Amino acid sequence: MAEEKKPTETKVKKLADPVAASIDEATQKMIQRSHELGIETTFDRALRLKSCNIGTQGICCKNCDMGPCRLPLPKSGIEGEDTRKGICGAPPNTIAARNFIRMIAGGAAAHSDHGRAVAEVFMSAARKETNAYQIKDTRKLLEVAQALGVETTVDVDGEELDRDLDEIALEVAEKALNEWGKAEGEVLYLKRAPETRYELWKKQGVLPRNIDREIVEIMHRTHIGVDQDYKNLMKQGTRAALADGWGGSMLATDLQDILFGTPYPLASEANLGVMKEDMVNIVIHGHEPVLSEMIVAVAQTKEMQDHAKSKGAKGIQLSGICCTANEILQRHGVPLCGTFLQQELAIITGACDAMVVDIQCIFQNLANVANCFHTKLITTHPIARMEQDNVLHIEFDEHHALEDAERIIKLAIDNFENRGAEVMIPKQKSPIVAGFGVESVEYHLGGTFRGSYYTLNDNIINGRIRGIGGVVGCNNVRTRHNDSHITIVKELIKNDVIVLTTGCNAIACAMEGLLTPESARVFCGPGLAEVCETVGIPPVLHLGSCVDNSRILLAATEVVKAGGLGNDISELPAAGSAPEWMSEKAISIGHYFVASGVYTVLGVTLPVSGAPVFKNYIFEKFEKMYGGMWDLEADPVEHARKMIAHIDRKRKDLGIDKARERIMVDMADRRAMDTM
Ligand code: SF4
Ligand code: MSK
Repeated sequence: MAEEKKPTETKVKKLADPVAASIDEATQKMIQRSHELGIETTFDRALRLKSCNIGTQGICCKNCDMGPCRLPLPKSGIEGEDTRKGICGAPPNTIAARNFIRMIAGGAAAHSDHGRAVAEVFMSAARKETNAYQIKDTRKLLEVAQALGVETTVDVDGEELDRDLDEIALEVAEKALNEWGKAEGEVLYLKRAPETRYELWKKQGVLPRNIDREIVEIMHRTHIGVDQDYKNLMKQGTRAALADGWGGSMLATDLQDILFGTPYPLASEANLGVMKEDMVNIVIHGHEPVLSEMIVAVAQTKEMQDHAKSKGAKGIQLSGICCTANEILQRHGVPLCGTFLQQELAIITGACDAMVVDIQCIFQNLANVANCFHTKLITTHPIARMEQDNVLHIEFDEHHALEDAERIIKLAIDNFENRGAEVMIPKQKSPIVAGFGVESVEYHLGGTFRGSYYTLNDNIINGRIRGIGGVVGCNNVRTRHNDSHITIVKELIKNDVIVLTTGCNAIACAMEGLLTPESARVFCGPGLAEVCETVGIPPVLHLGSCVDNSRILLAATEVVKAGGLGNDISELPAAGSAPEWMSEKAISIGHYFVASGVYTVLGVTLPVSGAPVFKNYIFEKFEKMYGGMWDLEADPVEHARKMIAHIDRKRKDLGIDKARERIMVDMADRRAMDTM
């Protein structure tokens, strides 16, 4: 008898549970919406694609074609000698260290290449080859000139010089560009760090020589058969990370400030609800602000506004995703549309007339999602193109920047009338105050009269502010969207730790309503709430994009300089965190924080667990060498508590762990001080 055939099972695709996927209501609604429309997003893909257990442990090597060599930890753990080896004999420590510093190289390259692109635009502006870009912040120009050793009004001997700003800008551009590939010397900005820190780097032999060289050398050293000592590999990782934080990233931030203006506090809004049904929505996504600055400028012109009205729209609504969003928020108040994990959802609203992308953190699946709607997806950078046919490429060039921006905006406006009926914009959005930087923190907490971080230090010493938390980094779909970001930040501010934030953590905090002065009363411990209410700042200060983590380094340096809290960043009651990291850039950022003396905790996972000796080296031994160390904690409450415990240890070491007498300075006292 013939065997009865079983009916073929129809495979039903697993779909993400919106509530399990995100804590954010707007995101939950849009995930639900994507399911109704049958459009797949990253949240669904994450269910089907399991991460590789061996890769997660950091012990898979594919640096040559004899591999990949995978060296999983035995389930029973290692007893006695660890005999695991790859075909060439590489043990887990070498493999994990090589993988780790290749991540640093990837991250440092991304930040630094962004910095180089800004430096090139800066050079064009200094040479007056373009009328789209000018020197906007001359004060910053002179500060940067000094840091790069460019003579300004007095020479090194104190002689008065007759140099005009154009001449200074040109030399700053030359010196800055030189930092990527100079033949001799060391990265010039290293000397902006506290002297003790600089001397420590020198003693450890990790002063980066130039930015590109340290990245290239990582690729060389990690080639099969080159560096086989995990400690020596990490030394190179440290050089490259420092070249990022105190080099490429810091130059990117500074040169952007000179060209586009140094951020000062401003009000705006955050979350998908900033998009408007009756306006042309242009969503800008990526990292480099050179084009988006032009889009902001052109979108405001009467010609473009009138053109939008002629097509039946009320006007043009710009908003941003990821760090380009942070850049144009900080300087112009353009609202934040969402974090890294909300990029597909912005298109699924059906109201995105154009999404303009530049570099980094852009999902290739955007093209597939855009294909389901009228959205024009426009790539603009020569190094970041997409293969799909529905993607338009309008290559941006600083020499005709305004024309490029105009072309893009017109395309978006003309596309407004092609919208379908399926528009659904979630209503959620939160008011925010953003736009902080080293200068504005000094102003708000120190006043122009004091002109230093004295008041911040004073409040740390007297215990109103327990310490400083730098909380940064991405979203990672392997963990519930924004859950760790928000839990950690709330736990920190509840315990009087003021938070400096950048990147997608900043956007998450913005969406949660933590970037308002009013949130201090609701979420902070009494000391921090008192300070925030007195000076009118949020307890979470938005310092910008990923490259702007360099602002946190400089703010920490200012705290050291202001006195009373030790002689080095490692002595400060401060800790770093990247709760939902996913990119190589986060590893580079984490490592330059560690090498700058900061205890830095990551969430999710860290690819080092399969090499326990290497892990112990960067988790514990590093503290003896650099005063900073790595840690990993996936549980958000425990994560924050580890940071607070570290802050308390530092307070004890400084002898400020006992509460001191509090002297209340009210606004009237402050005004009197400022006008003296
Ligand atoms: Fe394997 Fe060594 Fe080749 Fe890596 S470099 S894949 S460990 S043989
Ligand atoms: S954008 S690198 S997801 S922070 Fe800078 Fe966000 Fe991380 Fe991209």
